[in-house]
Amino acid sequence: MRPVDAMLHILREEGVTRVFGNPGTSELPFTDALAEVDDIDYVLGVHEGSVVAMADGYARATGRTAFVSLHIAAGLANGLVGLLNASRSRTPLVVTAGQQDRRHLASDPMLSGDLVGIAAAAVKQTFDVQHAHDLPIMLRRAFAAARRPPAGPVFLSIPMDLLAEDVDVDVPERSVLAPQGPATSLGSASQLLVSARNPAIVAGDGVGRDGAVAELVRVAEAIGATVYHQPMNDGVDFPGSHPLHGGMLAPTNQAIRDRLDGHDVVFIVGTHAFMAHHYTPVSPIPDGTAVVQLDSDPAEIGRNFAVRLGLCGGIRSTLAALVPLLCSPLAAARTAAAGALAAARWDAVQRKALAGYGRAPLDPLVAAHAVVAGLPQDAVVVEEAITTGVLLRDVLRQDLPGSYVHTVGGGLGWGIGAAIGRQMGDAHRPVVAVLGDGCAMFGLQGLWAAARYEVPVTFVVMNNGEYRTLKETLDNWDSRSTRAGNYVGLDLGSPALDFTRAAGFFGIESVRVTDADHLVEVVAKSTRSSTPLLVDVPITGHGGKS
Ligand SMILES: Cc1ncc(C[n+]2csc(CCOP(=O)(O)OP(=O)(O)O)c2C)c(N)n1
Ligand SMILES: [Mg+2]
Repeated sequence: MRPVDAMLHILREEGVTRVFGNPGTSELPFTDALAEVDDIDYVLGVHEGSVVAMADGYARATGRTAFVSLHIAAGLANGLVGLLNASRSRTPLVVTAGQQDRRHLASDPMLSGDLVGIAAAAVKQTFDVQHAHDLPIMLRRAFAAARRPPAGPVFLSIPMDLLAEDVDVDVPERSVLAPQGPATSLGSASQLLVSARNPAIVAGDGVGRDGAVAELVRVAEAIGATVYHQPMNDGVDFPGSHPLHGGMLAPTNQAIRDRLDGHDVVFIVGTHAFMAHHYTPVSPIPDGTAVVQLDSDPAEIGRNFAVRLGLCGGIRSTLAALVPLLCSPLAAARTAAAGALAAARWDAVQRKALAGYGRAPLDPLVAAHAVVAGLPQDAVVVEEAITTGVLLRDVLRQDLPGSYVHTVGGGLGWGIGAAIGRQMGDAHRPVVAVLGDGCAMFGLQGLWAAARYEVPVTFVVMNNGEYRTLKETLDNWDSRSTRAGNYVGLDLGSPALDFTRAAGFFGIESVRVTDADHLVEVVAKSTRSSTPLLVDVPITGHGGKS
């Protein structure tokens, strides 16, 4: 087989039916070969930030590794934020870029560069393909590495002349990977959990990714443990309406420590290092609290804090094996107590949000509540909404796994593309993207693909005309009243951003909504529609200004 045919053959066998890319000269041998096949589509993004974000959302929707084609050094560099996000979110991607023709590479031709060097800091493994015969085995290895725990993006540099070579290369068969089995020492783990006076569980994103939500529910119910979502969770790792759900841990060590205080045993499942954001000078684990930790990646165990017992194995298989070993006579009483607290928290936030209906401009909590009120049961929410996103998590109770999509990566400009990819990967569920105005600006070109491929996502932009979160951070550092609104580089609102005009430029329908009840209606209607819609929602900003 010719190298380029071997590449297409392997893509097919790895389940790739869509390539997300933006081409240049060095990718033309690949895109030209794609023109000859009708079972692999090329999805064009007009900026590599959107390309990688689409692939990220798509991989999460399909549960398969997504394939990305970027253009040499420049295209790869533009895609790096997405690769950093995918690394943090453990999204399996195989990413390629065409290298310059090797016959003049030594003379440093235009756009060439150290592709593996550029990619290396953002991905889990790189391959510098130099011989046509190496391409198939390296591509196979890349697909295997992308999904091996910890899953993530893997990069291959493929010289354009190599792909165009007319030589016959062998293609190795696809390796079949059995799922990870349960960890050892489950007897000791169950003893620690069952004998705890006040156990807690931290549900990390590894739970949702491993399809282990139902198993974690059984573990929690067997011992009556309160379950907290990891800080800034990427997905649904525990059902939001379950009485044992204690909410999300805030992303500082101090906040985590305060929340875990009083729990003598904490079972931490599938979370990378707790993902603290702002520095606080303490350990997230209270003194005297024993940690039992489970992860599919041995490097996570005891990484940032000591563990009483570390379990390394498949998350789903380990939790399933643990369930029959767990039983506590106190479970029912603990569940009832936790359920009463959860219900009180829920009622309080509902009352607070509903009290703001009828006022304009909308308070962000009210806007988030109205979006949620318009969602159908099976909706998927893709969130890149920063300060409104945190409030959204309080009013959104999702039970269906896969219903919430976020990136702990924190590199902005991901949301629009990720929502499009999420919808492309699973067209049966309506997708609503909730975006900060700042975030939307980083990834605005992504809208082009929504229009081009008629992807029916509802894009809701929470428009406060500012980087509110950074103003809040400054105020938390320094509450001097002398600051008096003096923030450098944090305002977007002058001239005011009219996102309906941006949507119009891309050929996407839009509406500006200033009333909560109207927002409920617009979201409900849009999620039944077969075309994309952008909803521009002016909200109050820092200090209550609009
Ligand atoms: C690529 C990138 N650049 C800059 C930042 C820093 N940053 C974090 S949050 C933020 C502002 C987000 O603003 P917006 O989406 O409007 O949300 P708001 O704070 O107003 O809720 C910025 C610029 C980042 N995380 N990623
Ligand atoms: Mg903003």
